[in-house]
Amino acid sequence: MAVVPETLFNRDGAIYMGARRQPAGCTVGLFGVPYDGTTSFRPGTRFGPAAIRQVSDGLETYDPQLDADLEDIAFCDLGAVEIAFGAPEPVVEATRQAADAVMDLGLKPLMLGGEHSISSGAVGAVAARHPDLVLLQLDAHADLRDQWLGGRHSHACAMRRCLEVLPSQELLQVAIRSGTREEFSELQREQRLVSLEQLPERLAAIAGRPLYLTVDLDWFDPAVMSGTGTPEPGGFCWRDFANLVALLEGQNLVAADVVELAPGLDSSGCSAVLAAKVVRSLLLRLAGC
Ligand SMILES: [Mn+2]
Repeated sequence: MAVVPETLFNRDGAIYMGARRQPAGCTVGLFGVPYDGTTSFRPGTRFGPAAIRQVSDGLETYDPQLDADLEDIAFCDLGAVEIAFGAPEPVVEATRQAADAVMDLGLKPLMLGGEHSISSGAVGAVAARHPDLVLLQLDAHADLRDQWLGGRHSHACAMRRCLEVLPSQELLQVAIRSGTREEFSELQREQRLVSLEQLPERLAAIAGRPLYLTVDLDWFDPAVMSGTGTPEPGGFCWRDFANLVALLEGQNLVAADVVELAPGLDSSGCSAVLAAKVVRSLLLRLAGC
């Protein structure tokens, strides 16, 4: 029977609503990376995974939009990746190993952040097994800087680092609304910037290809997601996300992450609930619902 490598994961603590602790029979493997070491503005995403798990109990297991129920799928919560707090490079490597271990267990990875810099670790592991992988990014920010504040693994460089481990070079950046002039020039030149209106057509063009969805929660409007380190006005609401999830029906979603929740920045707790509901949608979609 497949065994969870205890050297990679800290298995203590709460788990997501309805999750199993062991991978046998499961299709999706949830894990957290509680890291915010490069955060430049307002820290606190290290507490994101725990907050998502804590509030998940307050949600229904049934998703009326998808007409699917967490009780009808089997997924495992593997706990938190063991990381050395400090420089990002060892964290990205630990994240890569963790995502690899999740796939070794026969599970599709669903990672909870933590800051966005961790995504390149997971994307690298998934792309190594799916060279044709397409990356779909929800984010307020382009994240295409090569360096930021002296670091190549800053969360402001998240997509630049992902592109380095993405053989297909196919990155769809959905309705990005913040970045430098150079970043926006690149978005246009590479035809990576995809509006919500264009998304159905762009997704149809990659139908069947393995797809990794990275959700930086600051894609949502600060009015509904104030608990994030770099809020950017002009964002989206639950209905926009639900429409996007509907478009993923029939797509070959092989992995996903949900990053940048800083629960301490939202005293109402609503941001964590929104994040937990995003996770519920992705669990169901990854499980084939
Ligand atoms: Mn962002």
